Amino acid sequence: MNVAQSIVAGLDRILTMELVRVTERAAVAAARLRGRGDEKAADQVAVDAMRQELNRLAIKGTVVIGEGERDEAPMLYIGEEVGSGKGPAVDIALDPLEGTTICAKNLPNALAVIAIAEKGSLLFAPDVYMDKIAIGPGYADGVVDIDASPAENIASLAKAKGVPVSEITTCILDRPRHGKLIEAVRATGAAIRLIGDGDVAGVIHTTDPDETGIDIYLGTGGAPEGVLAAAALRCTGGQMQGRLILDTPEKVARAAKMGISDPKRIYRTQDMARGDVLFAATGVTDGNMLAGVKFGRNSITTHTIVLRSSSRTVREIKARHQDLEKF
Ligand code: VTB
Repeated sequence: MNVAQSIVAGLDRILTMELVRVTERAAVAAARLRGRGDEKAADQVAVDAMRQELNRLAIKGTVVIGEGERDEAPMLYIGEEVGSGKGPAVDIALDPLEGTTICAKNLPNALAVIAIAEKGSLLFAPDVYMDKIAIGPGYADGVVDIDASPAENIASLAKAKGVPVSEITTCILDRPRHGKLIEAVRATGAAIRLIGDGDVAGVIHTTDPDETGIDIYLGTGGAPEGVLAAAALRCTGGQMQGRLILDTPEKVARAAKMGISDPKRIYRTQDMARGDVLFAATGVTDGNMLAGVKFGRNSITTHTIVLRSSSRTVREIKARHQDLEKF
């Protein structure tokens, strides 16, 4: 097959493999600072590493979900142009180290994450909270609904899965703001996996319950993380709904500036990530789906998942890097 044929529709599939290098490199950099109690330093090295590798890609990329606004983040800020500039125009959502605290404490599921999509097809989300609900693939539309109660959603999912409610496991961020939600889920008899951070992983874990033990994600987390998770779900299947929490006039105004006119809008997976989407995540610390980076005497091993929406292929790439100079 020649290059022209590989660009069947949407993004050039050659980029799939290229994307793996980007998250691998960020993950290796962050993993060197695993368990050092220094979130900022781990994040900084991951950002530097991801940016360097991204700038090698043959794309004309614009960061739409990044490290923050231009004035608060020197690198990979929203609006930064990345890539070699020669290639397709794409939007990029990234988090070089999702779960900085997890990495600093060396706890499970810290990831280096990136999604690229055709220009204009990722939700330009402000850095506010988003209410989220997600389940994996194989369920009819409408099995869960962001406006239904936790009890209703869990009962409906259990019925669709063909198991009692007590066999459903929910993933929720361990935050005081989730007190009532946690109480409501406990009252159903379902189990909860409380996570300290890392709700991109939490949402993605719903896509493979047999492996991860998670059936449904509930609660509020960062909106940027919501778009990253939606990009992954676009590729694997599964359903996600999100609603921005715009609870002050200032947040409503900030969102309006980013083109969001209906502050109460419910975004479904395809509203947050449209068109052809590529997604890659490399494990930094050991997790439920991805192993963390392993440093051997003469090699470094990384574990990456790379997804593409137009083909729905899920690739897992375990790489043994022997040229350590490249990191
Ligand atoms: C989540 C989680 C992140 O922020 O989005 C969370 O995925 C939400 O914010 O890893 P709070 O910490 O304020 O609850 C993180 O925990 C950190 O970015």
